[in-house]
Amino acid sequence: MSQVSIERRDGVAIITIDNPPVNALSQAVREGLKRCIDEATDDDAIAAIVIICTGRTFIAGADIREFGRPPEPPHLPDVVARIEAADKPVVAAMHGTALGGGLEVALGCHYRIAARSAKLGLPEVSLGLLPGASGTQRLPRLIGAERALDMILSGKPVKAQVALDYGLVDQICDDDKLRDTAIEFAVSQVGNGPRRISEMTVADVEPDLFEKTRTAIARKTRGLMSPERIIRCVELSTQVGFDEGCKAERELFLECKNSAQSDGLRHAFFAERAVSKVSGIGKDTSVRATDKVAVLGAGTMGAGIAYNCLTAGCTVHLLYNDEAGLKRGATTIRKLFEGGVTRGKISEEDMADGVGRLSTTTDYGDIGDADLVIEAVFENLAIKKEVFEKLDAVCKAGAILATNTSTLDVDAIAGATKRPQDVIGLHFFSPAHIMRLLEIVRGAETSNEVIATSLALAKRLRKIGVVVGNCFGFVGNRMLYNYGRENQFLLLEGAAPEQIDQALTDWGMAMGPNAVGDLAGLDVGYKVRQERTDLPNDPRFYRIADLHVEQGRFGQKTGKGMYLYAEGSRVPTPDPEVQSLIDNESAKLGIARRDIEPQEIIERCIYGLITEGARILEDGIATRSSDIDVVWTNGYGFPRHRGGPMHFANTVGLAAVYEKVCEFRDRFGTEFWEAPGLLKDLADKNQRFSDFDKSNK
Ligand code: 3H9
Repeated sequence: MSQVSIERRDGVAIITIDNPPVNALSQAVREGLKRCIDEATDDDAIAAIVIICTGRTFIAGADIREFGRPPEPPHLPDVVARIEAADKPVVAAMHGTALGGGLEVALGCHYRIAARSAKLGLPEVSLGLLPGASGTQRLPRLIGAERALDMILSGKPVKAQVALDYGLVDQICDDDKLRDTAIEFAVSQVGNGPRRISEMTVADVEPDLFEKTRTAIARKTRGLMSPERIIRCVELSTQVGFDEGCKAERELFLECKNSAQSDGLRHAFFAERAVSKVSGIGKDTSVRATDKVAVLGAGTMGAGIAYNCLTAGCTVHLLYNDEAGLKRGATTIRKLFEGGVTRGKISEEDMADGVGRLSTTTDYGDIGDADLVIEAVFENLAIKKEVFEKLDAVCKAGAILATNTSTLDVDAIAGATKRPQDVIGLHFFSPAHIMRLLEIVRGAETSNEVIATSLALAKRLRKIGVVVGNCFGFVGNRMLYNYGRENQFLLLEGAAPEQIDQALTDWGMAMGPNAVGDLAGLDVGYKVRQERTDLPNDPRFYRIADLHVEQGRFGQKTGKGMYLYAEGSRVPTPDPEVQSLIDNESAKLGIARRDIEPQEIIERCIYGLITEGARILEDGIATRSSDIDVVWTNGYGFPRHRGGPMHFANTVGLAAVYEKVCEFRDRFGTEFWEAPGLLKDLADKNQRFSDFDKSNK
């Protein structure tokens, strides 16, 4: 059956798009839309046209999957122009989300009606694109350049009521009346002639609007190409005619579409949707309740997790072993709520409701009826095992027992209970209420039901849950070890902390490894290393970090670490003492210091990640490379526009990566730089990491 159909009712042609799941504008939909518009305009019995969609949403945009292939006609800008050229009133009837090319289709219509719950936006920027079907030329003509800039640069959709206030839609109606309202509206416009946005002019703007916008967004959009091109397009809408503006928009759109940045961002989009497809888990896998949560531990992590659960509507019992600690935890949670209110993220009522669902206890006996327990106590295996033994004794049957360990063996923790099938790792990232990543660590005996529930919980907490296997550090922290190791070696070989951080942030990392170490606390990794017995016996290994901790330089919390911090400041300042400590250590270890180029810093740190990522795939800890990318883009500040470490490796070409790794092996030794077999195999076959997929999905 055709994805676009036409139905006639009382002189109105109702064109319906039916292309699940989100009515994306595939070639067939574009073709069908054009055909139906032609048919309706050619039919003398038709006086007006309505475009509407079935399913859960209006058109959510161009079909992004087609962007990797040569475009096939009819092109969207031509379809939109064809709609606008109609000599009968055309009305868009929008529900769900009218996004990207979907909103551009609506802007080609002469009028727009939105269901009250609808949201409208141009999110192309988040895919490294700009609206490429005349959105940058029509939107400013309709709602003014300033608002258009704001909508297109932020990519954030606006609610129907806001769209009405902006003049973006002509009427809003109850969701169940959309079709009838749109038909009525179309009929009411018969005889008025079409109202074409392309024939309008943009209202006057402040003369410095565009320069001010460029300056305002520069820091946030550092290194990204589409924001500047968006500003250029909107600026053109105020300077040149519609056709000329559209021509420029098309050129800039294609430039963005063909860029590595958009390729990386599109990869990130699909990778985040692939994570929920997990072998053994389907729609029929039952999901347990997670309404009653107990959180063990009242420190920063425990309080962050508790706050996260409260804002998701759960009741939370906070358990800690002393009243003073509990009080501190409850105060932290209250402060998080207050911060949310100040930033306009939550209302006073929601705060009162959330705080009302929090209770505290020092008694394990009080958490027996919890659906889910999340343990966030000290990162020590013996302590965690003890805690799980107690949980096993008090928790109701079917309760999910989760550990927030960031490195430890989930099976060993599960082994402390008589119900390992109910035990899972839920690795939150700090700050827990902000970071979107949740590593879901499946133990050897964790049941599919518990995994499915954890994936559902991630959604409930507005996080991205990635299911990973059990090993030291799972995916994220296991890879971090290699990255950190190279940072440490580079320090000893001649690079200053700020030089390494600068090279990596210029490359796109959100922060450099030395600033991150200070933020997280150098003592945290130190304690973990102290517990490990399997670390390389190389005196250079994490030597600088260890020395810092042994001298009480823990990072921001002690005012000094790899950098100095002024009282109450989080701004890192290079510290000459750190440099002399490193210089001394290099001399002691007989390492000749040298100048190191940013390129070497980037390659050693990033290829260190990639090689460990390859081993993680080989070991089955991640079942597809895109899951690793999601972990790194959402948990470790890896630049999203590079897609993630594994996608980045694909874009470099695995043969070139393999060659470089071999070069490092020859220069720095086999202990750290032996190329993983999988990298060699794929490179030999001229394949990508994405060709190695064990997810069975
Ligand atoms: C554009 O329009 C360019 C134009 O300006 C110019 C052109 C010339 N294409 O997110 P969900 C799939 S750029 C293809 O889980 P939700 C998605 O992969 C586009 N597929 O659902 C998933 O597939 P699967 C601008 C798409 O309810 C399934 O649909 N538009 C597209 O949580 C369900 O997705 C955007 O950037 C697409 N455009 O959220 C909007 N969109 O089941 C992008 C989704 O196989 N989309 N899929 O994994 C979204 O933001 C969300 O999907 C939406 C629904 C809010 C619509």
